[in-house]
Amino acid sequence: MSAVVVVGTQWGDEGKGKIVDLLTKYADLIVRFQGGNNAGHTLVVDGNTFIFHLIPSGILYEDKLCLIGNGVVLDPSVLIGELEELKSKGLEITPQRLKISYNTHLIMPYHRALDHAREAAKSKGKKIGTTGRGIGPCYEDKIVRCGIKIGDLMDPELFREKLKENVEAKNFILEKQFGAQKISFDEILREYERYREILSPYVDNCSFIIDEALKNGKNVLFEGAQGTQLDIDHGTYPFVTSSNTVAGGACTGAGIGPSRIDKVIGVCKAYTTRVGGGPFPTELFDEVGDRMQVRGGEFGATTGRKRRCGWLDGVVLKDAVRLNGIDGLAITKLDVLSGFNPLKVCTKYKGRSGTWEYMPGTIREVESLVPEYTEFNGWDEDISGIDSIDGLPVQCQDYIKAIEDLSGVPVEIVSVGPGREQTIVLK
Ligand code: 2SA
Ligand code: GDP
Ligand code: MG
Repeated sequence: MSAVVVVGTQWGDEGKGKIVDLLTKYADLIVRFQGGNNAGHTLVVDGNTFIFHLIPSGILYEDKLCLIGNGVVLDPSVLIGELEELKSKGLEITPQRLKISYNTHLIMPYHRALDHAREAAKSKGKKIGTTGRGIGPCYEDKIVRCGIKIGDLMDPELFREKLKENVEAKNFILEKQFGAQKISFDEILREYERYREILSPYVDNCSFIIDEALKNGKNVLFEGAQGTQLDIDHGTYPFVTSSNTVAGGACTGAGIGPSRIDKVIGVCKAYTTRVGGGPFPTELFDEVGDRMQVRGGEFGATTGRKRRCGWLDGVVLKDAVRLNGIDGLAITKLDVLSGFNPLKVCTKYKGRSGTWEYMPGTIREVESLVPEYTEFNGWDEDISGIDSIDGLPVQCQDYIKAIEDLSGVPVEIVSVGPGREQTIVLK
């Protein structure tokens, strides 16, 4: 194994949490490298459901070390909430099991306020449909170089100074630009001083820890959040999140060089979903899409919003293979497609300026895309209890083969249900 990156190939919610939990068995360290508590990663183990927003999905294994890398934006109140919830379930997460990079930027209350104000000010059709967790404004501050890192929080004087500057600047924007309520310096200071007490034992140099682990022959799993089409550079901009969701983000977001990565696994849902605004060429607006939504239980794992559903998009998948350097695929939620006949897979698009075999670069062109489909025979059998590839209906095997042919990448894992055991490992 050594260093493996797991990424989403679509618009997120492909089932990365489940796949990371599964692969954790072979890993020593599990690292989140981007995004924040916009993510919702679901694990179903022995019938118990866990949804993680910030804590890496490897946390259920007691003997593994989980890391929150510098590329993550961290809301301390959410992290503490997750730690408390795990404690209430009998899992005490000590600093021996979880480390946070001192370079990780903090989400502050004014980031959430700005996220809401920005979205509210946008007209219909222009709304990104953010999760409202303050993700974009926090990354903005990081890039503008006024952000506050968790390392800064550890230094009371520096934190106070940086907070003062930020509260003044943000209150000006909140009040003058958005007519929104101002935020209180004193309240934030008190709140974050409490977070310092709780979180300081967890803060460390994660880049160093990962490097040492790799030098000592340990296996490291990097857990992506969101999906390739939500990448700030390569996704359907501006309807994207504010981080690099592609595999390259693991290097910058964890503090390791590209030569250290051995393998990239792309997680691909057997159909496509998107939550929030933005173009979605294979979206279905009919009974078929409604059925996918219901059968797949397609609701946001963070916000509870209904996810939009559509056919598998082969163009999106091929883009993901290229952008991430995917070596192996994990196909998830294949069980949801039982009873759909025929199945359709998009192989190219027609847009206003021509035919496309990759996602065009301008949003107006993307919004004009009409998919061209290849049809496949569906199957009716319930496959959620099947544990071998040969046990799957032949139409289902053909569908998997078609995904391999289209993407040029071997399918290594097939998931037929949310449970850890509902998985067929091929390689
Ligand atoms: P943000 O909040 O600034 O990152 O939102 C920008 C866009 O990114 C989308 N986004 C997501 N898409 C899918 N899943 C995500 N996580 C949650 C889940 C989403 C939820 O697991 O279901 O619960 O709604 C996620 N996080 C961000 C978002 O919808 C915007 O389109
Ligand atoms: P992530 O963000 O990529 O980790 O995915 P989410 O957790 O947001 O959404 C995936 C949902 O699908 C969760 O509710 C999972 O429990 C569920 N899930 C994962 N794999 C499968 C599968 O193979 N079949 C079914 N029916 N559900 C699955
Ligand atoms: Mg999710």
